[in-house]
Amino acid sequence: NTPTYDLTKFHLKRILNNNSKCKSITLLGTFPDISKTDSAIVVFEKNAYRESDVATEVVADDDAETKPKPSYFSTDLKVRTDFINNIYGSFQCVPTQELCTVKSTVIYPATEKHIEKYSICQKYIINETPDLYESITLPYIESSQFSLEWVYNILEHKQETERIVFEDTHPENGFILLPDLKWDGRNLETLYLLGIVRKRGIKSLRDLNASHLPLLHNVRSSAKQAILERYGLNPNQLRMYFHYQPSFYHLHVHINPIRNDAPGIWCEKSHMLDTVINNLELLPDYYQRASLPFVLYEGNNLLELYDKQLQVRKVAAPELSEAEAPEAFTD
Ligand code: M7G
Repeated sequence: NTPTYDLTKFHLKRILNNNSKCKSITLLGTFPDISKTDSAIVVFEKNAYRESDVATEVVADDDAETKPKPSYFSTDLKVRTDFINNIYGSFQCVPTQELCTVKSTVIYPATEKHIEKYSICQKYIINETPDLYESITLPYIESSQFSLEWVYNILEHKQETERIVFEDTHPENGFILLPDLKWDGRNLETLYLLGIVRKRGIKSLRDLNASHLPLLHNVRSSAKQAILERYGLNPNQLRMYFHYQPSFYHLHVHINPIRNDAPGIWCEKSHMLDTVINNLELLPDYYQRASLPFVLYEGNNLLELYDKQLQVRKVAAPELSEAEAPEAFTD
């Protein structure tokens, strides 16, 4: 029941974010031929370089004969010289069309919450104690959160079925491993998979306790094995982690190679699966007792609730304890 849109008919209203580091731009607009009011978010992201695309030697196999692989150094490369100064040269190059592909993500219709998530703004760190979780965060996420429809569609084999890399159907410890929306699915260097647990009702890291250890162990070992088999990646070169707070409150693990700084790798948001397992082995109710920091964005209503309680926006010199305070000068 998702409306089908034609990307070329997008009408731009506002630029939400323009990230020169990630080489991505996030746009807010509409598809006027479908609806004048429904918002659409379009993200364009330049693809990372694939090492195979810079090959200069022609591989002499049957395939190469019939269909030469695209390379930056093909005769199609258009080169414009900016300047050459001594040993330094600067050029503008337009490679063959196939190498100019831009990855695009569309959210349509997008809610206010999506627009907030994709906009740049001020951020604040909240150090969430178990009490603050119970009294402020939990009631908020119960009343306002992104729909989990896409997660259930995957678990029920209604969408993205052909993208599943591995599935364990065990009701308690099972999970589905598949490419994240963020991955272009082509470039191994930027591989990004998600491990979505079968069991419903585990909202986030906060809900985990020692009874979930078999599930977590299974996700860790089976996902590593499946990734080794499918992509040939060394299990010791994978980063597996949870986000806190997540955007979607159905437990899932993010998986990507450590050599790539995948989008969304923020230390203030990430909890390594290995550490989580270890914490639960040491203390079965660790995540019900720990203070867990997380980031809140300007525009998120949860920030208003926390600001009322903790005045997080107020800039004040931190109060120093007696031990931390510098000694008073005496003459
Ligand atoms: P998160 O930690 O809940 O939120 O991760 P984040 O977006 O703040 O990281 C959810 C993950 O699910 C993200 O990495 C998304 O890119 C990914 N994702 C979101 N959607 C709506 C889809 C989808 O429809 N399909 C797939 N395969 N991945 C998705």
